[in-house]
Amino acid sequence: MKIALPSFALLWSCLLFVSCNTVSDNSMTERTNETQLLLSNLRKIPASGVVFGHHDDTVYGIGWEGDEDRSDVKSVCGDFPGIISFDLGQIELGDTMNLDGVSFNKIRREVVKQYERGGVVSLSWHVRNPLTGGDAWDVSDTTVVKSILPKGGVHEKFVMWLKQAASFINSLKTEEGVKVPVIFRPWHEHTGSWFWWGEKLCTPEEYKSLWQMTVKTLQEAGVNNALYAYSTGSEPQDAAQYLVRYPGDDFIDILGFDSYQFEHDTYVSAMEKMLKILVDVGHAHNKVIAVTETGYEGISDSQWWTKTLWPIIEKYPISYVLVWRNARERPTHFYAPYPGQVSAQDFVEFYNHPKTLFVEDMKLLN
Ligand code: BMA
Repeated sequence: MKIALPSFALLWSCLLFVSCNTVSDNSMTERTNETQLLLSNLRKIPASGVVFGHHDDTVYGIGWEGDEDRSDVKSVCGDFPGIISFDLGQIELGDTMNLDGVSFNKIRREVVKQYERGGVVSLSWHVRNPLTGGDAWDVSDTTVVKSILPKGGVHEKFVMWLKQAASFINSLKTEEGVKVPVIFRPWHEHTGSWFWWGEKLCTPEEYKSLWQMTVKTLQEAGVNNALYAYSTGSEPQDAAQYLVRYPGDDFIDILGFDSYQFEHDTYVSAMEKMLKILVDVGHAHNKVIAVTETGYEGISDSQWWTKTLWPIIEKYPISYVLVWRNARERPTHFYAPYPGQVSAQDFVEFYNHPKTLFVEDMKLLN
């Protein structure tokens, strides 16, 4: 464990010791105190460092699945990521397991555990195609978004899907009944065209309406424990392009983007370009900024963490950086190290940097 920066630990501790009353904020929503505090703490993080995150961190990893309190990240550096994300894909169908075969009951338990450790939770949603019956990547029909908006042919069906997601988010409660605040990040990578909500699959107005309908439906269904994250891919070239499909300040709390390394130099320049955009837009709109997904599949570069990722992100006031999953069912599909992996030692160095924040850095000093 690293020594937590006292000021950071103190401010973060407030998150765990407040009542669960709701309070109003500037937007149209009412949110629980815990959710308000999560937002204000996310705003303060860049003064202390950057929170490290990993998708599906505690549900499976390389060579294991379902072990209690296990995490590839923890096995390498001794601590859990400060933020863990999970995916809601297939909650809309009423399934018991998500699209990657993780049970929603397990996800619920892990969400609560991460919160009780003092960490943050984010939820993405690879939602199925409500018109064709295909998956999130089914782009065979370009009228899906139009058809789920009010007056569209599958609007009622889609509202039911949103309500399924809402009911899961509402069910995220500690034993004491405190609703766990989460970051909800649907409709991601929409500046590409590989999901049915992507750029070539709907107009900017349709995309914005999709977001607005999503937030309003969740709120009407009683979701008062969610912050909302907007994340593009790395396609935007400037702030104006980043904002073409932005649903508006009342609907969004966190601005992010997803960008992966395939070729080193291209990755570095895409990250720098996107981070500069985020700083500008975040400043202009007074929003938290974050790298909502990144990574280098298979991490074949033994110094990737300290020589590629850290030198890029340390220059920007981002609240968190999150890498994608360590798939137990696809041997080369991993983005965090595990014991013995070639970048594991370098990851420990990254972890030891006083400005990378893991869960122990985020909880009470006692
Ligand atoms: C993708 C891959 C897929 C997975 C999906 C949703 O990037 O990891 O294998 O199903 O995310 O988690």
